[in-house]
Amino acid sequence: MTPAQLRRAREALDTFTIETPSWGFADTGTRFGKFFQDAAAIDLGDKLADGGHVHALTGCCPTIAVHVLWDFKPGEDPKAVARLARRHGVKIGAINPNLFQDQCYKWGSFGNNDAAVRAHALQHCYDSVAIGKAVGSEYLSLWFADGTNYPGQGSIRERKQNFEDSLRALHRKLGPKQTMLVEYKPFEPAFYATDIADWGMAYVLAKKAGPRAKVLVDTGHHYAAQNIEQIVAWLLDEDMLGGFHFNDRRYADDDLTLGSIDPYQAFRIFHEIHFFASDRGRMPKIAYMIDQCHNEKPKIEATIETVVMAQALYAKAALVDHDALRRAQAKNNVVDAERLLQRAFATDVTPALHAWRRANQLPVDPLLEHRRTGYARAAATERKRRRRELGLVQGGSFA
Ligand SMILES: [Mn+2]
Repeated sequence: MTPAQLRRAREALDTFTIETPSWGFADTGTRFGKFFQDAAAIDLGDKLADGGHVHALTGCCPTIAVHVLWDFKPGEDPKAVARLARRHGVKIGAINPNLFQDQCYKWGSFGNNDAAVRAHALQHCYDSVAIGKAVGSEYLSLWFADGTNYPGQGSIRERKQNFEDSLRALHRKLGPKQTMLVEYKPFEPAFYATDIADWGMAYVLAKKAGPRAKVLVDTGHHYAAQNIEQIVAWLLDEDMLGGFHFNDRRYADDDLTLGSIDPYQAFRIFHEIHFFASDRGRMPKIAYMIDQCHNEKPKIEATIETVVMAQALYAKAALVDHDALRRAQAKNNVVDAERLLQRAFATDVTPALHAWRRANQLPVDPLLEHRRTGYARAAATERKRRRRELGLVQGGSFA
């Protein structure tokens, strides 16, 4: 790396934070079964401790996303949870309402044809907004499992209008510092027509909901051939990109660690963001979050792997020479334009990552340092004992 590249990569890292998901530290499973880990978090306290540990090692994960039903039980004091997070050196990040687990959601939540269920779902979201205000969270992150499984099952237009009405009502409840993120997914659990199936649908609904509703791009929620960075560029240009859920996949929503299958994909997404920032003279405000559940890899190791990979790819993308790229594009010099991206991608940014970590008093290799601390071993022993004392059988709900 040249000194100029080193500086650019380090400056990029200074502004890059990634939110970890509370559910990523707990026992979770596939649709067919769960394989339990002794070190898996039992309760929110454990999840915040694990997230705090990841932040202490990486220095770039200051917030933890929470799930309202899984993490906040009815009657729980949100301010006490915020205090607990602070004790672990982190803050509560995006609030994720749960609109898919209760039996009443069999036919959907906001898209349901029963007004009483829609009202129930909306009330749960209002409660989530209130929790967000109490803990100082900036984001309400919405994912809906709503959809239909067979042609003719429901009115696609009526379900869309139900979504419009509920999202608009929810937007009115947002505090001045809160942003609503609308996530999309092409299929699963619905296998005929998911109500918010792609970025265009999420865009339309967010636009109609109000100015503080944006689109959330989960990198696993696209068809295999889809050009995700193009979607990102369009959303950026429309000021409608709210955030990301990072994961990688080979087939569908596989929840693999970021960059394990296609690091160039994540690089190209980051490139669009840096290029946008270079054109506009400002870095857009984007919530970078992880959404992964690991059944095989140890959960904290998988989280650290994703964080470290995201930092490396973000730093590489910052190295694209934008002036040279504009010149090449102006001349339709296809080869040189592509080479600028490929050269940045191929640059070894390890010196920049190490320098940044040293400057921030962080271990140069967070994963090895995590192993060296013995954190997972200690957590496994302690949590195994606690499970026994509490009479807990590993299993139960998804998280
Ligand atoms: Mn997601």
